[in-house]
Amino acid sequence: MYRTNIRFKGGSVVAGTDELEAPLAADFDATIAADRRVEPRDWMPEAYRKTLIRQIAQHAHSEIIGMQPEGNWILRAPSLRRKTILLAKVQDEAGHGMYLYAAAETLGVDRAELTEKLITSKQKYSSIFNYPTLSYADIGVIGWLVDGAAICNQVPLCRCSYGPYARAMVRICKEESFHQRQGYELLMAMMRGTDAQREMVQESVDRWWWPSLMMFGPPDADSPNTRQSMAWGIKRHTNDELRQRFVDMTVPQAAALGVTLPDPELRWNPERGAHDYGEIDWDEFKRVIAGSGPCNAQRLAHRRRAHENGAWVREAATAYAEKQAARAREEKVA
Ligand code: FAQ
Repeated sequence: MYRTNIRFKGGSVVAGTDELEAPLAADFDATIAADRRVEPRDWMPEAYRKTLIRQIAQHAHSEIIGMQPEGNWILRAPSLRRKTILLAKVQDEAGHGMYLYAAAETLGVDRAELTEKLITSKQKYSSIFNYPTLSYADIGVIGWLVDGAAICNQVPLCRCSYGPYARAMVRICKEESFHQRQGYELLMAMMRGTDAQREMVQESVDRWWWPSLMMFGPPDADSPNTRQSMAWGIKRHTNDELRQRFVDMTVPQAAALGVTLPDPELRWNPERGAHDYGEIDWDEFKRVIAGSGPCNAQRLAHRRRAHENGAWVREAATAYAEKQAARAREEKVA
């Protein structure tokens, strides 16, 4: 369905375009230029399709692997109320994974194939989920910082040029906003509690702050995909722009909460009208996405095990679908 002999540079057709496909490519270009949505049946350059599959699959895998750090605390939630909130949040993340795999499938890939790539480490998931959740305060901090970063990054994706991804993001972002609020509400309750609870929150913020900043990806100068993804309207802002937006949004929230963000260089810069912040440890980021973060092996082993344990469900669903199809054939013959 998708031909690959069109070469694109900065979003426009260049020499090498098959004459038959040139009008289709021009149509695609016009769609992007007019900020309209590309839909699954439309012609699209192969590189656009591949970029979307990479990003949407990585995003879906992140939601699925992202259930693990918080899932770790479901059985140890301090009250029935906290347990139901946490259960609902983790279930939402499973739902986000499903919407995103469905969006990826509209690009001609199969969910089973994507899962295989995740569990064999051929596709990535977000670096953030390779850190451990050591205290219940981590549940609040993940909601506040990790979902907060996810919202900053994902709200612009509601305007992504690819229709199914953009539409999936609308619902996901609404749910992420609720997640962030529940995290902040939990932290406010802990900050109103005992000294030990306040210390627990601060210790958690100290551990999650820098990894949250890494979620936005490498600095713009080292981001191989940003320029082309922005030309295609997949990404609407660069990694550094969104990271800055997150820092500026979070500083007053930290002050209201009464916690300190662990960066001595963090301060308001009136000339830039934004906060300056310290250097991110990009070596750590590279190590984590290369598979050597604190929990990479554990996260993948758990996902592999869950996949194996779910084999009977897939077999039963396939057998049921075959039975239904056979019955439909018989009814047609009769
Ligand atoms: N971790 O050229 P760029 C969530 C990779 S969902 C791991 O800048 P791009 C919800 C990147 O893929 C969190 N890998 O790439 C939740 C590329 O790989 P390649 C996930 C990373 O795509 C909350 C290479 O590095 N969100 O949190 C990371 O233009 C709470 C070069 O990078 C999304 O996926 C990273 N942090 O920009 C769930 C949002 N950063 O080509 C549970 C959608 C970069 O070498 C609990 N994705 N890489 O294979 C995006 O917006 C973009 O893909 C970026 C990266 C911004 C993540």
